[in-house]
Amino acid sequence: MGQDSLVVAVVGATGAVGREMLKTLEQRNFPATRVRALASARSAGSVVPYMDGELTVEELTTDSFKGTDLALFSAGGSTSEKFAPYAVNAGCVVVDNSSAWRMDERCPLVVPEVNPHALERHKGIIANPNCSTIQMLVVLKPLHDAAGIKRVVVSTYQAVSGTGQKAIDELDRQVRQMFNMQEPEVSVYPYRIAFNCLPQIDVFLDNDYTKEEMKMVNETVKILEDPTVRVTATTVRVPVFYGHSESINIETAKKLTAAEARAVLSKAPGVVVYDNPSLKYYPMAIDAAGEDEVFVGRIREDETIDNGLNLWVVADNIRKGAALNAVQIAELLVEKNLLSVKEPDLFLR
Ligand code: NAP
Ligand code: 3JN
Repeated sequence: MGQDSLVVAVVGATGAVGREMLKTLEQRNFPATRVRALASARSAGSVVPYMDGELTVEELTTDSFKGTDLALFSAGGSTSEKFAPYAVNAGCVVVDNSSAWRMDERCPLVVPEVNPHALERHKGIIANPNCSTIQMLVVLKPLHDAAGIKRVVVSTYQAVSGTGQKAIDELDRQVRQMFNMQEPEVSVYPYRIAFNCLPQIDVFLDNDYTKEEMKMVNETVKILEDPTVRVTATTVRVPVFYGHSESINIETAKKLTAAEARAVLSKAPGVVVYDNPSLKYYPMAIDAAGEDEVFVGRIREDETIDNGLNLWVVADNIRKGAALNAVQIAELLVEKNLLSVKEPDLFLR
């Protein structure tokens, strides 16, 4: 491996996130000398668009990674759990989009604008956080640095694309069926998503929170490296195709006025402040879809406590929430010359 030869594999290349990864590598001129598309046996031999042409999809096997320097995984947790150790064993650095390795102490969990330093200690697998965590932390980190966040209360409004291509198709189909006076078919979600909101994302856990809610809690503490930050979340699926929105309430140690918060966020990397109530300026999912930045508006003081703020945060869940964040991590690995594996058998043991 050298910077003059950089072979990159996208695992899950036929999926909603994998396709966006290929698009992002292309748009950002990622310095790959070759890009490979991998997926399951189901789609081996099919093609996915890349640059001016297409890539033929190869079947993912434990032997897929010889001669590959970097793999961007987006094929679900069980696929990552099984195959990422083989990639590392072949000397290939993995950036994994699933939850499989996020809370593993050996794996840094990275948002480039928030904790790029964590990459320095990678051992072969770097985890990409959950989309809802990513957009929240891009905005909260600068406020945490400025005023010390003690508590976060977040409610999400998550687009169906977060569930993958089948859910995008399901919302589309249900809307058509309802406009044609037909009974909408329900298969991906437990209830109809068209013209509805579902206060359940992923499965319920023993504490009655959903897995998605606890991902936001646990990932935030790991990324901020600060167990004193308390987070409570309610995650809701809404009938939106692209773009997650979040209503975030924070309590800080030090007082931060709304104007001070706006000033801090205006200088923050990856953040766009779009906030002017008198002109009805606030970010919406339809504005964020297809964009790279995290948008924040409705910044106002919480009048029920001494040091509190309310914020409305929106981002494209497939780009910044998944594909773009992973590619930004990959860019940092190249820039910092971190594309090597010291203990190839670490995750196979
Ligand atoms: P999707 O549209 O359903 O695509 C799934 C992809 O995984 C397809 O390419 C599929 O290939 C591939 N795949 C499934 N099982 C496989 C296997 N056994 N071996 C190889 N490839 C396999 O889903 P998506 O929305 O792209 O999401 C994929 C994963 O990304 C999710 O499961 C999740 O872990 C992660 N994700 C993370 C975030 C985040 O918050 N950061 C957001 C969304 C998704 P076939 O065409 O062969 O079936
Ligand atoms: O639902 C969303 O909006 C985000 C979904 C993310 C997701 C979906 C299926 C499996 C994940 C994730 O990234 O946390 C996973 C997973 O890997 O556990």
